[in-house]
Amino acid sequence: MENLEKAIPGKTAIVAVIGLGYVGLPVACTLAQTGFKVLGIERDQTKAARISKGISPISDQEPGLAELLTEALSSGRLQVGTDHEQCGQADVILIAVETPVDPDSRAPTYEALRGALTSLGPHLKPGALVIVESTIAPGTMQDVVRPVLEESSSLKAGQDFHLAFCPERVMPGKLLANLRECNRVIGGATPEAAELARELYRHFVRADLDITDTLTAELVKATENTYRDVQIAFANEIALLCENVGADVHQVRDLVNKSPLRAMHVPGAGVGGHCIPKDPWLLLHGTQGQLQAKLIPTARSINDGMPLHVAQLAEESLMTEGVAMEGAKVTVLGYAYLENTSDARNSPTIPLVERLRSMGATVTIHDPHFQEYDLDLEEAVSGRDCVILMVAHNEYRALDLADLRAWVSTPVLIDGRNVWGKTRTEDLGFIYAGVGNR
Ligand code: SAJ
Repeated sequence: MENLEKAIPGKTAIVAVIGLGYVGLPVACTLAQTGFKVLGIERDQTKAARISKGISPISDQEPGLAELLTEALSSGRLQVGTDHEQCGQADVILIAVETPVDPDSRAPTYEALRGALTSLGPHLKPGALVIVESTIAPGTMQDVVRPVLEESSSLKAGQDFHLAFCPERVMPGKLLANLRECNRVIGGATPEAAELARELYRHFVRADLDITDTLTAELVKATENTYRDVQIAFANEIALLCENVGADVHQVRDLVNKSPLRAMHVPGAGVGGHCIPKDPWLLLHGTQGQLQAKLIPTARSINDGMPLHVAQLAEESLMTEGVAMEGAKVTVLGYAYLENTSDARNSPTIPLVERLRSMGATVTIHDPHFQEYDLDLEEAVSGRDCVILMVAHNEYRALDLADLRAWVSTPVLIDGRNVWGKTRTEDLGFIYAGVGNR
């Protein structure tokens, strides 16, 4: 304890970061910039080699990350490797590996987490502080992390090493800024562990560092993303109701949000990403007991249904032009799950394209952020019967609709992200249907 109490504030502690992805890489670079010696451990050899050469695996626009990585490497403060033996030198070990849920059982697989823990254990230095940053189901620190680490290290948590959970709150496109500006919750297996973790984060977090126990911290992280999923599902259901009565959900939402204490989310073509579709299942894993949660699974099914609803909008709009989906030529704009990113994890475009193809359509995918879909736009939409916008990339906002009208064969436009609007497109002769505004 006394060793870390000096080594963390004094920045002489050596920090290992296991997992150099969206979370691990920015935090490793930020800790190096802060002045710590950082050992980045990445199990993927190719990824580790590229990062060692200063090539960030995060191809999106992450302001400052490429420069920070170069600086961290050239200063010698960041070393990147694949060997967990390096952790033997570390006073603090951050674990930031993926925690996906099984698509069928909805249970977390924890393959990467267990792998990180069992690789770390044998090298864990007595007196070290282990902090898990990955999003995990409530109870995981107690039921998985602690026993696996104790078993593989023959050390006792709270006695021989410190254990804490500090979930990340980073968002693609704002990773470094979020690391410094977002409030953080720190769950300590012991109060001492939480205090030590707070000393570490205090070096670069300019926001609140709230201390609690591990279970509360696990619940906070899973709940905050479940909150977002339920809010989006509410907006999506209102959109479906507005379609039924011919109203524009976006005008409804704007006016609802002028009412105090209302903050209706944005309805759209679906919910993708590595957090929101997964975290509600993490929250429910192991917490339901006799309760059968209703709202949270229903919200998930509403959001998962939106890409299929977009396919229905396309089919019905084509029908008004006498074109069957069977044999129709359709172009989908946007493969990413989020505007202006090249991240396609759980992208709603994937189930949409599957559905359209199962309906007999010939589908072209276009997305300037993916090499395989970065087609010439005119070629990608020429002669098509229907264009479906799934992601509000800047390139699509800037698209000249008169050009689009001239290029397509049947002018059916489905707007999954309220980018183009009904009046503007119908004035140009399009058959327009937007989610919540048809
Ligand atoms: N989406 C909607 N309507 C909305 C907001 C989002 O349909 O009102 C869709 C997006 O199109 C996307 C998906 O939901 O497909 C997820 O979007 P997101 O903005 O939540 O972006 P993520 O997945 O990067 O979520 C992250 C989360 N951050 C962390 O887990 C630390 C989330 O908690 C943040 O709220 C979110 O970023 C953010 O605010 O940017």
